[in-house]
Amino acid sequence: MSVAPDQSRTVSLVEAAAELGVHYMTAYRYVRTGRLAAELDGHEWRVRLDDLESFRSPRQTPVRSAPQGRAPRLVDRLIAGDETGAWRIIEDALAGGSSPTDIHLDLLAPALRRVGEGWRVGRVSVADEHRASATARRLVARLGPQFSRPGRKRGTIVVGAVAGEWHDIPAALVADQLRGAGYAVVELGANTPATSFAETAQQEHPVAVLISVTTPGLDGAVRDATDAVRATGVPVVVGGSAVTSARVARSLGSDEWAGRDARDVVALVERLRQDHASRRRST
Ligand code: B12
Repeated sequence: MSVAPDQSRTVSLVEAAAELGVHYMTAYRYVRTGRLAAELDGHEWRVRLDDLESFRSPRQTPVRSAPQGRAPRLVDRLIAGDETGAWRIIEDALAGGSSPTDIHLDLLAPALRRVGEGWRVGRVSVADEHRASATARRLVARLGPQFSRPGRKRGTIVVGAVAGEWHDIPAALVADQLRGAGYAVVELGANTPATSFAETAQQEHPVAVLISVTTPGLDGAVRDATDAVRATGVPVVVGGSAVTSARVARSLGSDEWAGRDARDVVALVERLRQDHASRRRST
């Protein structure tokens, strides 16, 4: 018989930070902003296990401040190449109740879209856009550990951007959303050849291969990739901002349409996982 841990037991703030997958200073900020309950024991902050649990439970998260409101300030820091300042905005949003998913999809993605809009109308130079995307890439990497989930994985997913596609941040966000939902993700990055998608599908036996397309005009490369993956018998899903409707997705050889947001991708993958499991049971 296993004994449930005593929920009134306390852990140090260092241990609490490790449990939450955040830096000590982030956990400290949670305490200072009143989000995470803790008590000072001499010079050391102690956190009760039940308080740690309620902090982790989204149902009990206090009122959230919408992270979108911080996007203009983030754009500014991205273009300045100021990773520290940009990270501070993200930490503040986390301390205000936003989840790492909210940071990705409601703060970072809108900020990047604003950068793109600035570039399109000539307000943001190519150099600035490159600096902003390099900084954004670093922020995505820093947020990465917050999406790692211990324990048995629900299945493997392969994610990459199609040949000719340099935009790999959208695929990286999708990959982290899936990691956060408990999947093992094989991330192939930008400009992935059709044959590499197929090879990886054969090696990894994933639930699905997800192909990200942002730049219009790569239809031939996308079809090559979907054909190559389909030949392996693994479901293939095409998405990204260049895939504007279910009809476009189908015309590119996608087995499914996941919608426009990475949140929808997780729901679709879960459905494919269940199909995958029942296919395995019947063979
Ligand atoms: C950063 C950036 C770059 C960086 C990329 C850096 C990197 N490592 O990723 C650099 C500077 C390299 C770049 C290059 C170019 N870019 Co650019 N870029 C952008 C910018 C500013 C942000 C992209 C981004 O990360 N967006 C945020 C992501 C998270 O949002 P998202 O794409 O919608 O992704 C979500 C969903 O689509 C979904 N999703 C993503 N992938 C998948 C996959 C599956 C299977 C599913 C189901 C869902 C899914 O989940 C994501 C999260 O919700 C955009 C502006 C914009 N509007 O996005 C322009 C933009 C995409 N770029 C554009 C252009 C034109 C170019 C260039 C052609 C410019 C040039 N002339 O050289 C090149 C293209 C190079 C190439 N062949 O790929 C245009 C595209 C125009 C169009 N749609 O017609 C945009 C829209 C700018 C603009 N306003 O005109 N770019």
